Amino acid sequence: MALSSKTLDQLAKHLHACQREARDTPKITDEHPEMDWDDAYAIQDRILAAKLKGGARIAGYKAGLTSHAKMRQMGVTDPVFGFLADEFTVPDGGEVKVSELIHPKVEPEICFVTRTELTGPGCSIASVLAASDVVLPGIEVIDSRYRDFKFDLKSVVADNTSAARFVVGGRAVDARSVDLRTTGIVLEKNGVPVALGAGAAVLGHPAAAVAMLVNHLGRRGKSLPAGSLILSGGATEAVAVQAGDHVTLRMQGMGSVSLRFV
Ligand code: OOG
Ligand code: MG
Repeated sequence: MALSSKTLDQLAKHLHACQREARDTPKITDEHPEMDWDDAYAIQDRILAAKLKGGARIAGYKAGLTSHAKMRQMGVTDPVFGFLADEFTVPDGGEVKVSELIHPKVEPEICFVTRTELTGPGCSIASVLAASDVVLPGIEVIDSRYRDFKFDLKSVVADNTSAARFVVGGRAVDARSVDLRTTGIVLEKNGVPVALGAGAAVLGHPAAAVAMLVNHLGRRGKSLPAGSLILSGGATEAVAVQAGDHVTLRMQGMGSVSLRFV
């Protein structure tokens, strides 16, 4: 760790306030270039602790920057991991208020629900599929707290990987009954397809993103509890949205899920 406990506290407080008040900020490594990976996850952990203290619950976990489309769009090369709080949940077909966000973007994601606990290191695609119950379509709404979505990997980890809202829905299917690599993905904005993909865009197989998350948790002495929801990461570039937009994700064999921005 390169930063003091006091600085970690301050940065967590700052980023959490930016999220709740929909305020942007320059990326935190501008002022703290020495910040390391442990510091970045320690800041994210402090934001989670503050939310839990305020009565929130963990609604799920997320992997991000798991497709080349996303890595290229954001100019980075490695996946990152974050948490989903219950306050981020939107019902299928529900509304997202843009006034509560800074500059939201949507991403199509294959989501997993596990049946048994997963532990790492050593977690593989096979272990993830063996431990999974269902997969289903989800739209993640990301909203980096950093000005103009400009960040480096450590800054985005500290900012809980831009997590803001998410919706899951459609038709959940047995995770072992489908070939998730060839699962087709169509993201529509206002009825027009704006991003197209397939599951293999996510690290060759979206279960690989879940395995990476589990191995990351394992390195930190944690595991992925049974019954967890995991967003495996945007399969395409993220698409900017504004008030009035209606977004639908169609996923092959799994129906569709949608939300509206007001
Ligand atoms: C970071 C979060 C990325 C994904 O699915 O790739 C993410 C960002 O791009 O702001 O959630
Ligand atoms: Mg995402």
